[in-house]
Amino acid sequence: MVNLAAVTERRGYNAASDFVDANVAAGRGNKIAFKEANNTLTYGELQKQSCRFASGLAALGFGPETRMVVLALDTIEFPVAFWGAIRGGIIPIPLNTLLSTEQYAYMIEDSRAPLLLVSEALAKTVEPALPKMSWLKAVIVIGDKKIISTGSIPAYSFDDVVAKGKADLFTAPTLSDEVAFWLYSSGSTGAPKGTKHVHSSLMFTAKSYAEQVLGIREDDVVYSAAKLFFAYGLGNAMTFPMSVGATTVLLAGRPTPDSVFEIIKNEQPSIFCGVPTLYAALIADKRATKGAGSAKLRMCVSAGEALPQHVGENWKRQVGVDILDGIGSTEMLHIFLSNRPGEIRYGTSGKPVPGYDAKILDEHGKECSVDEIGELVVRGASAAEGYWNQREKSRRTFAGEWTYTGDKYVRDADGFLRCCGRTDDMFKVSGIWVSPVEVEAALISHEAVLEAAVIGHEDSDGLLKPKAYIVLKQGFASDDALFESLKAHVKDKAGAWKYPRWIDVKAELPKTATGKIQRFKLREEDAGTSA
Ligand code: 3UK
Repeated sequence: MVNLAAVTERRGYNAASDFVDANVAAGRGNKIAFKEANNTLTYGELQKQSCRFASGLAALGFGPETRMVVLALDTIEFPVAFWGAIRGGIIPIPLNTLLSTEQYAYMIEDSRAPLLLVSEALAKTVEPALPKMSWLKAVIVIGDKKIISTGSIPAYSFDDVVAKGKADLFTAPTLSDEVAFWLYSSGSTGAPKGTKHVHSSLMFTAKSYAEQVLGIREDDVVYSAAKLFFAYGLGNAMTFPMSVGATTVLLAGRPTPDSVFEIIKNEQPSIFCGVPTLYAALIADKRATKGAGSAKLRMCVSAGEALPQHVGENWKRQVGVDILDGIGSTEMLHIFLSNRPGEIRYGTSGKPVPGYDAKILDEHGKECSVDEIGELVVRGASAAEGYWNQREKSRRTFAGEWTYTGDKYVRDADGFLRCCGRTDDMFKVSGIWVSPVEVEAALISHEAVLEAAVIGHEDSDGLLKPKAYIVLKQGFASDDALFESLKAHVKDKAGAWKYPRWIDVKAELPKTATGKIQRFKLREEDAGTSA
């Protein structure tokens, strides 16, 4: 039995020692830690390069408690930069790589980071935001720094910063309770929230979920279709494999059935992690047979949104490997309720992961009985320290030892917990949040739309996608050309995965006396027509 308390009791502690240096000390210096299309990175190289990057940043004047926004694709520079920053006491803040210029402007400014690390391919998206940034002091480009024009802000190439740094082994004297990195979490209303995580949380999730549920081992090869910028991918593809000296396969591009099957065939992973939408697309492909192309595949993981029962069962039948569905969150860092190997109930999120406790509360804060729906509240040492500069939301979400998830759950007589939706109007598409408010705002910024309401509607796989109800302005006709134009408009304004797959034109929308759109009424109406 692992002593989880020991992980959080340590005082002077830098996570880079535990995840990077410990592997080299254990004799894994020449073992491949990360592998991408044309490149590999051993544990020894990761140690040296992360020391060089930290020392290079120090030479530029950036040291402990400085923040660095990371807008980077999944390439081997990501772990070098992440661990280099952590080693130097610098706080990396990975951002979703699928967002818009405006969203980046908000988060860079909100974080007050003086440092921005950006992959060449993402430079053009963030470039227009730079002149307005009041805290930014340096931009580091993974690739050619000339790709981006940064005005008066100095730009450096990542390779130059690494080359100029010293390879001497060092770690900043951080503490286990000290903030190590942030992740931005989105909410139903208001802007994304910088979620602050401490050094010890990373190893806590590895010792609890990865070791005791996944049973991760040194000889595992992990491929996670979920990217490193997402807490789910950060655990799957970085901290979990590194916690035991295993190997991770990285893909910089989009995880499509083609690219995913290609990687599985070429790299023969033993663990695969994805989101429900991807599993649904994979099982519809003729390559979804024994091991999905890997003779070594032994375990699959799903999170981000609920895995529909039939998707899990069909995958198991076709591929012969189980999918462990588990729920995690940016606030809790990783998965805290999960199915376990040999004890899977498809259609549920399983039971609490060792090291976590869960309860379901009714609207009076009283624990629900079996089969009664309430809000899921969870306790565990990987909970974030709080949100940056959002005291009201922090106090509501992180109430002492307990974290309020905003998810509706029900416990059955055997103790399995099942997701029943959200306490707000939010939903996930491909494991990434969609806020109805945001899609509605994008829709009404179109010249033809007077009012809009957005809900999640189940597609043929039982997975939610945005459905829009709109009221048109006078003089606009509802035809396919308009619908296509609206979809393109939302993709551009709000994000590619957020566009409405269905658009319903109405004469008016249901509203409260105070004029607030009643999405629940549309959900009821929608459920009534599709049943
Ligand atoms: C929903 C699920 C049902 C749920 C995440 C694994 O998704 C992650 O983090 P986010 O902050 O979203 C958290 C919310 O997503 N959710 C996630 N997994 C499931 N709902 N079944 C599931 N299996 O609403 C939750 O509150 O984006 C997932 C690991 C780390 C993560 N950050």
